[in-house]
Amino acid sequence: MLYSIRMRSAQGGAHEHGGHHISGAERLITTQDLTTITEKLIQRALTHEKGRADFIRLTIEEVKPKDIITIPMLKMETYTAINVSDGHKNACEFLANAGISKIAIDNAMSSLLSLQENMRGAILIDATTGKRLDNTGMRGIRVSRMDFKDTLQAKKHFDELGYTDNHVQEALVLASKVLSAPNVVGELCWSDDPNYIIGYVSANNIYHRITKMKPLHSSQGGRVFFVKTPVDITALQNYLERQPVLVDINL
Ligand code: PML
Ligand code: MG
Ligand code: MG
Ligand code: MG
Repeated sequence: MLYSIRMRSAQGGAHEHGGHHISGAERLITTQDLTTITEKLIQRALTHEKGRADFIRLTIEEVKPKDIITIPMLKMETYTAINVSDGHKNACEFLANAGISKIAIDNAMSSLLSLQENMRGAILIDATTGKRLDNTGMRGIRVSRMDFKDTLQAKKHFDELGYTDNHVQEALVLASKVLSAPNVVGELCWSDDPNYIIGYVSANNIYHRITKMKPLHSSQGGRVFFVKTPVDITALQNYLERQPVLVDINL
């Protein structure tokens, strides 16, 4: 039996009451791991570089095995950027190579670069017209109910590659799920964590890790998903938020 565990934390009260987003996390884990992981997620919220959370919401729900689907992990390629503008330029090229229009890419970049506040979820943008498709405002669409199929194997794999930081591991799980959604053709992301400047573009089945996507100490970051229309937005949102997905690193 697996449990979905979701954590979101904020400072200055709950997100819905104007608190600033500190951090979030989502896992699909066995009953046995539940207490250890819960403790880790609470620690994360209390010791985050963005500050100590004064609001922490934990949601733990059983997931039925028959509802879970397994998907492959995106292949990772790293682009070593000389500076932030080189990182952004290459990000735009990776997205354009996936057939995403210039206006959509420009709108995505300027949306992330004009954020005054951290979002806990992502912005959905029409890959052709560049218009925003979701109506979640500053909340955004929060991708949830996903994890590695075999966490120990994944940890060993990434440790061997030197990717010990959990940003990249969690981002790979999320990006694999996001791109597996039928209408999603790309994602642009960099972290809102002030000390984490690496970001990525996922498109054409590849997770393009880009080593410089923002200046150090900036807390401006977020996610944009590019969506091919026509699309059933409710179904897409449901897939991203609710469909339990395990990511198999061997597929
Ligand atoms: C986040 O903090 O949610 C985004 C993390 C991006 C990780 C990029 C990478 O290291 O590959
Ligand atoms: Mg995160
Ligand atoms: Mg897709
Ligand atoms: Mg973050």
